[in-house]
Amino acid sequence: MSNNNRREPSVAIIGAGMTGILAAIKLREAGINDLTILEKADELGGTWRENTYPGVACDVPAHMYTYSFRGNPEWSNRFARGNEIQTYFRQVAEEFGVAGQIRFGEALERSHYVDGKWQLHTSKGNDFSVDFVVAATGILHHPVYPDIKGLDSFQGDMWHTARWNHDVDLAGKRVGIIGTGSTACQVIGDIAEQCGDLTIFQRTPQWIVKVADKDYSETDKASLRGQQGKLTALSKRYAFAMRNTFSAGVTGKKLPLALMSWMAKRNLRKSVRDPALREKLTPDYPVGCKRLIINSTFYDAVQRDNVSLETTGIERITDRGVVTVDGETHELDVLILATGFSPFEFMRPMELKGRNGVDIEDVWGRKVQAYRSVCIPGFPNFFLMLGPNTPIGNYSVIAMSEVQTDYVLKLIEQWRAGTLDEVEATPEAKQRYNDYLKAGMGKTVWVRGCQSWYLDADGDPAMWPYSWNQWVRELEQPDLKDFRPAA
Ligand code: NA7
Repeated sequence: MSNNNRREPSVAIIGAGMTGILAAIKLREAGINDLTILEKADELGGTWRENTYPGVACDVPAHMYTYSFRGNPEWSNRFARGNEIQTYFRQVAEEFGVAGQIRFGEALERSHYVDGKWQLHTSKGNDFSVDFVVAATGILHHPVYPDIKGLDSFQGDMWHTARWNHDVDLAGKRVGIIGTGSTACQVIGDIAEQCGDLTIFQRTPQWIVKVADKDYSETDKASLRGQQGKLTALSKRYAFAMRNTFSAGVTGKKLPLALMSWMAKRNLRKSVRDPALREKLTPDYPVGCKRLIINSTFYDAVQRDNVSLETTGIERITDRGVVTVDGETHELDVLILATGFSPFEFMRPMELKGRNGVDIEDVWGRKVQAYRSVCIPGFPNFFLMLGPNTPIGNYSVIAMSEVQTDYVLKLIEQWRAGTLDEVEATPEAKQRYNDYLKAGMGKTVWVRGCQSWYLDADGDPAMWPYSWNQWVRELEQPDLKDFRPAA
């Protein structure tokens, strides 16, 4: 308790990726200094630490993919490469004094809510309690390994893109890659030239939009150094463009959707010369239904002489390679799994038990939902960053994290002031919120007949179906009616 009778919370932040670093900075700015930051790995950076595959880059323009309060004049390209993004996060964490506070190599294993406190147990055997837990554990971090017969029998080198094996030189090798999502497109564009032969196993074609990359010269960078105002203006320009094209289009705005469709179809038509290949690369679902791929290297790569696109389904994998359903064996030295991530795990695996021992596995067993993506009834004083229905089509996830962190801070303020004893959304509020989300999904392009990682087992997109501005407005002030009142 501080002098003015405000309660001062202790907070554990789980994860030191983009969101965890941000949460730490903002909590400290709000005068909350009793912070514990746990990071399971021995380095910060989350996604950008884990994804080191060739060609890894962010498909949101770099100057928009930064914290609003700390632009980065040093980006070398319009679409920043993974290693530069990782460097940026490390720099920010150091500048703001967060890096030294992170407990590396320590995962949160158990989190139980008992008598108004979270009792935590970590992988290093440490036990402690805090008032609040902020799960900044990211969305796409559980690699999916395809359920294909014989996968483990392959005798060559095989890995998932998020676990890239840098010890294997691909030069001259017979390489296969399963998947044609954003990751595969970046990888293929980068490795095609060095491989002996590259076979792409495509289950479903994807729509791809080309937004030209651009190198930033030393002069460009120099003009931005020490100029946060200019960096902010640049970021806002890109954000405006992304919001009013891709984000608006996927949520049902007709003109932006028509523009997206035109861009993707034109890109395919102009980029791929051979009609038979073009046919194979043409999706049968609307543009934007799966996450739109922004890429400028894949179509060139797929037309190289040493690259083939295999659209016959995979029957099984043997010690020597991939057997397609037509009986053909594709002999391979290396098999790369660009098969994506499981987006519904969030902070799991972790034993998470809320009020009266309620288990997250039971609560989420049937459906993964939250109130405003952030709060889960039964789990007071627990905040899930970038939780279900956060993603906003092709927009910067950093901007989303900033909005949610401000919202969480406002809720913690209510606790500090004693307006809320515990911060817990009511089940009714959660239900109302999810009904409201569902009501908006019908006009989005995600429900127009494709499979994608956006959809849960019921076919409901785990996305935000309205506009960015509406999302920001609704998170501006917590609606206290939706929370359990103080006793
Ligand atoms: P995605 O977008 O989930 O793509 C995964 C790809 O792997 C996709 O082409 C899938 O085909 C394919 N896939 C998955 N399982 C199989 C099996 N069993 N057989 C054949 N093909 C398979 O993951 P990414 O890593 O590319 O991108 C994830 C996000 O990261 C991206 O949206 C950005 O936000 C950043 P499918 O289309 O399902 O037929």
